[in-house]
Order: sequence, then C-alpha cells, then structure tokens
Amino acid sequence: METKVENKIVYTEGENYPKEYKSHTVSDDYIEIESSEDLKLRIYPVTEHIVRLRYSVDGYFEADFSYALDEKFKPSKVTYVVDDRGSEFILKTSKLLCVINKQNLKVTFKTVDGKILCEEEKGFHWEKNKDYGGYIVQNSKVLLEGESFYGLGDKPTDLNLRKKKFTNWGTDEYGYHKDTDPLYKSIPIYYALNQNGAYGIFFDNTYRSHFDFGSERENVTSFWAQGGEMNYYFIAGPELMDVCRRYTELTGVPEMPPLWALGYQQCKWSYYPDKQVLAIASKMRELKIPCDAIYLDIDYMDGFRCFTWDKEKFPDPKGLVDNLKEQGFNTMVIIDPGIKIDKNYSVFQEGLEKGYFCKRIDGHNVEGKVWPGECYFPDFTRPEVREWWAGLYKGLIEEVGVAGVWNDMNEPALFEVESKTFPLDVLHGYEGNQTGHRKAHNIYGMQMARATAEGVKKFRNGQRTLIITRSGYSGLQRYSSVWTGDNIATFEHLWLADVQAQRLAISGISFCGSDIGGFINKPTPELMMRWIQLGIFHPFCRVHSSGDHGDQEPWSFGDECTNVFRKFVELRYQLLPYIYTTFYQYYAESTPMMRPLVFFDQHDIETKDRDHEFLCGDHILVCPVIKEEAITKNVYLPASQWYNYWTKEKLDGSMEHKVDAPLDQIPIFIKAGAIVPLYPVQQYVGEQHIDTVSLDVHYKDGQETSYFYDDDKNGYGYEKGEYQYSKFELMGSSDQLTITQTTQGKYDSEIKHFKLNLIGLPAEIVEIKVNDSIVASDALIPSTFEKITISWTM
Ligand code: MIG
Repeated sequence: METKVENKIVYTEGENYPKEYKSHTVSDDYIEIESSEDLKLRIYPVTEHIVRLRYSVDGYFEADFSYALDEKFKPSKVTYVVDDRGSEFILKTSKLLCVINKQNLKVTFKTVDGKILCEEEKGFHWEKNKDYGGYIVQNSKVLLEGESFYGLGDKPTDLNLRKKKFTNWGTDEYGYHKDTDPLYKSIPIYYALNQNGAYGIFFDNTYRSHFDFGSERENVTSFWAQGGEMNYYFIAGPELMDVCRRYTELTGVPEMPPLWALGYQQCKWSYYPDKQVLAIASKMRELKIPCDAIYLDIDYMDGFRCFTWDKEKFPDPKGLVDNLKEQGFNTMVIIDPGIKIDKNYSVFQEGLEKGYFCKRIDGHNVEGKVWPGECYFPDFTRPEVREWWAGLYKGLIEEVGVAGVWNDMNEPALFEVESKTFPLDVLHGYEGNQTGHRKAHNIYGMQMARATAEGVKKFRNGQRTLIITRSGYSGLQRYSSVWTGDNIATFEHLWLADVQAQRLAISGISFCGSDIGGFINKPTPELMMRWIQLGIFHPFCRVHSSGDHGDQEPWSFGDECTNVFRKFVELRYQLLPYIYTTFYQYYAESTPMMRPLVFFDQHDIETKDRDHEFLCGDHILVCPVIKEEAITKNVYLPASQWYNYWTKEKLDGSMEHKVDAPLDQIPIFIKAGAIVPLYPVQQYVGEQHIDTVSLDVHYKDGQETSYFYDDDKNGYGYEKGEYQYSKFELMGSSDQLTITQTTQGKYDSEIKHFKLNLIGLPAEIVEIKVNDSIVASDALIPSTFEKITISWTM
C-alpha cells in the first residue's frame, strides 16, 4: 500500500489490527491491556471527564513528553473502577464509561447512563512505515447519524467539518483560499456533536497528521499520523462548551494581556523610514481614530538581520519609540527565525559557535533561503537555545523600549524549495528527546514564540507584553496571540476571517484576529468597512497589508470609510471593559472568548451549520455582513431574547430575523438581562483617567448574570489577587429590576462610579434605590453597591 506523505511516497505493508486480549494490569494511573501479539493499550483516567489512550505496537512506549500540555495542569486523582465482564472491560469514572472489547481491543465511549458517544469502526490500526521506520498510526470511529464536527484551529472552511478531510503540517500559504489545507497552524483538537451529547478528541501527535470526517468513507471518522504514537484524549461533555473548557485546561491559557493589546493596532509591510511611522501616528491622532500599537515589519532591520536596525531608515530607534510612546502608541517589531549567514553578524557568530542552529543528520547546519538570503535557524526545541534567544531581546525591549514582538515565518517557511520547509532529516533537541523534523516541524513555531515570550517578558520591567505568532501547535496560546496569515481582500476572505476566528477560539486560541481589510490586494471601501465591523469583535484587532497595492490606513478609502472606521473603533474602545472581562474569563475559567452559535446552544439543531453569527463573550451576538452590497441581513437569534444594539428593539430568539444592515451598521444583539460595562472613548488606553464606567442594563423579565473585571491593566499583580471581579445578578419582574453585586479580589480599582443606562424597561422609572436609599434617576452609583432596585408602575 502506498500513502503519499511529505513530498514523496512512503511504502507500508498494509494494515494491522490488535488481536485478542491476553492480560492486563491496573495501576493508580492507568490500566494496561496487552493483546496476544504484544500490543499494549494504556488507558489513563486523567480527570473524571477525560481519558487518555496510548497504544504501543511493539510493547514499548516512548518517553512521555508533550509540548501541548500545560505544566499547570494537574490530573485530578480519579477514582476509577475496572469491571471485568468476561467479553469486555468497563472502565468507569464518575462521568464516563469506556468499554473495551476483549476480542479486538475496540473501545466504545459512553455516558454514565450507557448512551453511546463514540464507537470504533476499525478502531486503532497501523501500518509499518518502511521508509522512516516506526508506524503510521490510525484510528477510525463510526460516524453517527446527524453528527457534526468542529475545531482544528485555523482551517479555512465551513465551521462544521463534516464530509471534509484535513492535514496538519504547518505551511506558509501566501494567498490561501477556502479549503486550502494544510495551513499555518496544527491544532489537533476536534469536537463531535451527536444525539447523545458532545465530546472532543485531542490527538496529541505532532507528526504530519490527518483527520477525516466522513470524506473518504461516509460513515467513518478517522485520524492518523505518519509516525509517533496513537496517543489521544477523549474529552466528555455533554456540552460543547464544557469540552472546550476541558481541552483548554489541558493545554493552557495565556497570561492577561496588557489592556492596550486589546486596542486597535495598525500595521503594514512596511512602515519606514521613522518619519513615515510618525506621520501615520499623528494622522491617527489628528483624525481621532483610536489606536494603541504600530508595527514595524521586516524593513526596520539591517538587511533583515534579526535584532538589528537599519541605520538609515531608523537612525534613532529609541527616540522614535519614545516619541510614539509619548503619543500613546506601543511599538511592535517583527522577528523571523532565519539568521543570516554572515560572519560579521554577532547573532550568527554566536549561534554558530555555540552550536545553536538546527543541524541535518550528517552534522551540517540546515541552510535555507528567506528574506535575509541564506540563513541558519535556531533549534527552539532546546532549552539553552530558547534562553539564548530570549536574551537577544534585551536591546529591543530594555534599551529601545519596544513593547511586544511579532514572530513570522516560523512554520518554518523557506523560499525556493518545493516542500517550503526544512528537509526531513533535520534533527531537533526536543527537550532532550532528540528527534527528526518529521516530529518537530509542527511545534517549531510555538517553541519560537515561547522563547520570544520568555525573553520579552524578562526585559519588560514587570509590564505585560504582546506576542503574536503565525505558526504553532496546541498549547501555543500559553505564549502568544495569533493572526490568520496572508489572506486576500475579498468578501469570501471576510467570511473566512469570521469562521477562522471562531474556530481558533474553540480550539483554545481565543487571542486571534485576521489582517483586517486583507493582506493581499486592496479592499474596496465597502469591504474595508465591513471588515472593521467584524474585526472589532476579534480579540486581536489589527489592520495589516502587504503594502504593494497602496495604502490601507483607515483614511485611505475616502471620508465615508474613515468615519465608519472611526465609529467602530470607538465602539471597540467603549467595549474594552467587556472584552477585557471576557479575556479574564478565558484566563481564569478557560472559556473561549468567541462562541459559534452551536457552542451557545447545541440543543437547537438550527445552530449546527451556522457560521456567520457568533457570540463575543457571554452576551454580545455579532452578525457580520459578509456579502457585497448587502444592506439587510437574515440573522438567526438563538434561544433567549435579544436587543438590537442600534434600535434597542427587543427580538425573540429561536428564529430568523431580517434586519437592517446599512453600510455604517452591522447587526449586533445584546442578550436580554445583560449588563455590559463600557468605557468612554479614548484615543488610546490610559489616555484618560477613567473613574466612571457606564453599565448598559438590558431589562429582562427573569434572571441573568454579568461580570466586570478590572485590574491595573499592565502589571502582574492580578496573579496575586490584585484584581476586582464583580458579579452582577440581575432580576427583573413586571414592576421592578434589581441588581446585586458581589466582588472578588483585592484590587482597589480607580473605578469609583457606575452610570446606569437602562434599556428596554417596560415603563417609566418611578424610583431608584441604591442599598435602600433613594437616588436621582441620573445619579452616579458608587461602584461598590450591594443592591440597586429600580421600580415603576405599570
Ligand atoms: O514572506 O514580513 O504573513 O504578515 O507582512 C512574507 C513580511 C513574510 C508574511 C506575513 C506577513 C508579513 C510578511 N511575511
């Protein structure tokens, strides 16, 4: 049998299957089952909801190491039972059953009340890999009637993955389009939803891997990899949101970003010289388009040598960065992995002397052409190399004052070779478990981002930073935010940006965004307006473009666009406390910041294939307009009641509505009962001393919970409890509305007042009481109230 792999044909000897059960042992951590041909299956109950399965074909398990798992994740002590039922074993936790058929070791996952979540078709099987040694490890499951699938990171396609097939192999895809595969990132978590609930499968294998959701065979879902172990986590729901939280707990969350990193960011390939950067900055301020960061792409460097400056274009980097800082702009710079081969370049010299570059199997450094010309590439899978790399940031961060770093080309991408990346015989240290590029390729980018994050943080003097990466593997979110790479200025790409961001968020990577307006080609003014309207609801909000088609600043598309652009960026700045709170929930509770409708209500079958609308945080439903010339939109509102953000009209959920969507609006709905915290508009974070936050209170006949998080927005005190996390319980009836507040944390917030903005009350207010004293209806409310009562008569 031949399988096309990497860039040649791999020869295998056909499929093999486990034979019948021979023996088993049960230990605290796992049950190990051996079959008659020495195959071993270990099942680890990781938590009550998660079991991990590992198979060894030859009876020998590799060292147990994963870059994906968060060090902070501690498996809980699971008390599990193994029931020997003669023809099968049943492994039980309090939330999940795992049934192993003794005849063929096939595994069925069930809910505790015995409903099938996932059943094996061929189950685990393998083929010998005659070219590389080892095995092609495979697993196939029965695809259930009506089952839908989600996840897999940045795949540019419909939200529901049913009937599609994918490969994970980090690839630089300039100008990708719908269904291009593979793409930059490799995030092997998928979700399945069927009549009996939802579950997730995290296939923690970094080799080139594949997922098929009924594409090759209609009734089969399978995943396989070109090497390594069959090693996966089965994550029980029953709710998709719970599966997502559990996956995110396994693979981790980022630190809190500085609040400015949630502001609007301006980028282009490239702004230079320094005067141009300053001109862009002053134009932002002059036109009053709020902005917090400006990016320097590769041209700031001296001949694309990382950690250097082009002396002509940027004679005084510190002067420039300081100047920008005074105007409220943070400077971000790009750093690529390729180090120019140049004996007069100290980074190259040092890397070479210390043997830090990736070597091929015969001992030569791997050489590849990228922007600087021929380069060598640091092996970021070695801790000492990461430490060295981290140290290289001293100049940029500590001396020049750069605020954060953008890592690009870290698939790793190479020019002029068919594979677009390293040859497969490159070796990697892999934390002391030396291995080849086949295994290390997909994690190279995330280890670069990790080294970068560690370095930048070290030189930030206790201030938070922003890191952004193009490539990475599961768990990359612990180190960095991401963007979706080289997209194109078309309406189809606007939709892709929408879906990719939702997909990334449910794949553990909430801190994401697209190049607003499109990287390649110039957007029409209409497309630019529609894109910023979506972009402000993505946690990472940046305009970027390739620069070879003219300008892409907000004012480059005529006055109408400038004004609409400003309007939406202003909305973003008003929403900052809401988005920051949502980020905190991601950080503290592992919830995705964006939720596809099916993650909001999986019991509503209408949501299964909807991929335009999504929830941003708990309460804001965003329905971007992604069709050219559309001025209305059919939106599906899930169960609940929703306020049209623009008209304040209240609409029923569980149905479609046709709503207006003129060029200066996109449909946005706020969940009834929600309390949304808002800032005044600022030109940049910290421009104003804000002591009053507005609360948009949306009346509901019933109960709803909202949150508001605050801390110092730039330091690490929050890790020690210096934050304020307020919970608002709203309770509405036909004649009154009460809001109670409880607060966690010990931060003395500068927010002293709330200003209530009451939306949708059934009648005119008669009285407002704060903690039992009557106040004027427009009074500022102390930010530490216990209870507010608003009453009226019908
Ligand atoms: O080969 O640094 O995706 O955002 O502007 C192109 C130049 C390299 C690709 C990135 C893009 C960036 C560009 N880079």
